[in-house]
Amino acid sequence: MLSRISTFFIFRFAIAIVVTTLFFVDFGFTEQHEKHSTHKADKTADLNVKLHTEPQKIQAGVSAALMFHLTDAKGEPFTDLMIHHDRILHVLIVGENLQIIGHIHPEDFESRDMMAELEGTYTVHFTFPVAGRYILALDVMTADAEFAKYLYVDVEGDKKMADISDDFQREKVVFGYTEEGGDRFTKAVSIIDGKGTSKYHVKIKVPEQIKAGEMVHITYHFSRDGKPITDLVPFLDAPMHFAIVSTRLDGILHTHGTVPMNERTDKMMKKDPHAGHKMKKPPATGHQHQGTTPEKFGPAVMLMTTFPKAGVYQIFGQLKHTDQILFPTFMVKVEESD
Ligand SMILES: [Cu+2]
Repeated sequence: MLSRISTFFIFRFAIAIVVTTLFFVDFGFTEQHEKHSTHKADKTADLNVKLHTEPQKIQAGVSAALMFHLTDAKGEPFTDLMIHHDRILHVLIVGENLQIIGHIHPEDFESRDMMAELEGTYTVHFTFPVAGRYILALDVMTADAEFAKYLYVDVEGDKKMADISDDFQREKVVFGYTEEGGDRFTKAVSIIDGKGTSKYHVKIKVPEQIKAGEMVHITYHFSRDGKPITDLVPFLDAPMHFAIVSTRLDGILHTHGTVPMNERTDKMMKKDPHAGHKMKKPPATGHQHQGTTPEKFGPAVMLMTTFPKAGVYQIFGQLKHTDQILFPTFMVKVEESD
């Protein structure tokens, strides 16, 4: 049976592609990840990822297949992945101008290839909207550890990416996009083109000065037509997802927000004394997954994070209200630590 599977696999890939080993480095923001590997020696170095794409030269505006081949230190396929945040593997995609975001998973596509996954290859499909460089974050989890890797993809085409631009507003109109069902949204979103299907008002509270290496709390506040939104719902098993990237494009952090404690208990006490029973249990491991996500929450969501170096960072958010997926995105400046 196994050899049949590999023959099938090899055949499929023989007609596929020249292997491009893309620039590939251990992710910069590793502090929190290392904490996880307490059961065994640090396994983070043991995940290798090769990306094959089809077509090999990706064109802007044309759907491309991205095939990630995961192997361990011995070169064996990496197959013991666990579902975390409702998905087997998470791919975040950010354009180098920090204005384009995508968040996709193998499960988001009907063409999901389980046979290839048995051999350690996971596929997602993405239409890069414009030419230029993109940074991709890959996040997976096993029973022992979490792994985060990043790599780059260069996209060709006539339509070039707009230049990076500073925007330090703390209050914005943010567009919502209708989800594709089952917490899926597989398209690229431009945070500046205003092509969404609904409008929200988002404010953030952020310390006046942020220093590299220090824990920062950023609170998001969501409203619509002047009314606070109190029925935000979990998206992929978290109140909010974040992709944090600096203008240096030297790493990408996929992390998650929390519902502030006071708001959570208020809701449980006042509205539904049994709300606690409906909360999802947190997974056994975990930084980025700490706490529980109430079934409904808002208007506040909090991000706790540490920026590794001084610089300008874009903080892409993603969360859900009814069937709308919002991408509230804010830029912060991080100062050198004393
Ligand atoms: Cu994800």
